[in-house]
Amino acid sequence: MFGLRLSLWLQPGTQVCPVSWHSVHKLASLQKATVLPPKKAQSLLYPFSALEAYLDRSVDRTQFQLFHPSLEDMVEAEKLFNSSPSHKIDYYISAERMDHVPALKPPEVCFIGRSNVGKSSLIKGLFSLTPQIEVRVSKTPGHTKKMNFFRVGKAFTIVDMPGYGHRAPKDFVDMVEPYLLTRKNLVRTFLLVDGSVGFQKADMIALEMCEEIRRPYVLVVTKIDKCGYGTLLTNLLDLQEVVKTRTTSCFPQPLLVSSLHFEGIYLLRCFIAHVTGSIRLTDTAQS
Ligand SMILES: Nc1nc2c(ncn2[C@@H]2O[C@H](COP(=O)(O)OP(=O)(O)OP(=O)(O)O)[C@@H](O)[C@H]2O)c(=O)[nH]1
Ligand SMILES: [Mg+2]
Repeated sequence: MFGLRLSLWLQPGTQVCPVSWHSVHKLASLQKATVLPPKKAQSLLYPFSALEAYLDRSVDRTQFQLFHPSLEDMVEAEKLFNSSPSHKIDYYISAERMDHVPALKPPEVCFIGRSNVGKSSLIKGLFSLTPQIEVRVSKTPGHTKKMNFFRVGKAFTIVDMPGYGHRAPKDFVDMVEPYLLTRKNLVRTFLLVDGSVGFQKADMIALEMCEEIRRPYVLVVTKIDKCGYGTLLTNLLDLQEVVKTRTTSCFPQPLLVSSLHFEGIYLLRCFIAHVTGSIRLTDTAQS
């Protein structure tokens, strides 16, 4: 598969990132990731592949690989995350209440989850090819207090939400729930769960809310770098059980990410590009 990479990068029309490379994270682009040793590159692009070897043979792997885009698809998706004069990526506005939320036409995706689960860090990772965009991250839970809107040209908008749980239940009820209920152009909600600590009570409350709202959502397992494969697999299988038994609107495949090491960032870019209708996938990847 990685043999494809040279020809893909040489294709006419492939955008060149306008940002000076020294300020861009060393793994921000597929070009950098795919020159790594194949096993490492594979686990960055398809994080589940690194876990598979540790999974009992009896476990059905299908659910973990439903969305499995080609490298070519990921290259297409990555172009959308490069800012240019004709495709400007920027922070647009913050809103404290629903009546402050701007009316925007492009399809929208939002990131919700417990405080400190890594929502802002993940958005920062997605935008790492455009590092001048400021996405604030903090060790202190409850850092993001408003709904922050980031425009990706005319293609789509990404919304960073305040967290729920520790110190922030009010923000969640006042902002997140009304937004999820009423936002017309919202095409996908990403519900983040910390992979190093597993599914918590507060996550169940959010999941039940997503189920009640009945809009399509996807679970994203964050901080996969923070624990060993054993813990991660246990937490992942628990999560799969929840998905199987408690959900109807949830995409059956949880997406695994590390914003620190960039695992899963390219796949998530591709997923967002796909669900917002910004790219057409080449083969069997679905959502
Ligand atoms: N090891 C590791 N740490 C992470 C990762 N993602 C985020 N963190 C850390 O987790 C902490 C919280 O990250 P944020 O992105 O601010 O979390 P948030 O969900 O936006 O939090 P609120 O805005 O409070 O809701 C920070 O210290 C991050 O550096 C990851 O993938 N791996
Ligand atoms: Mg935040």
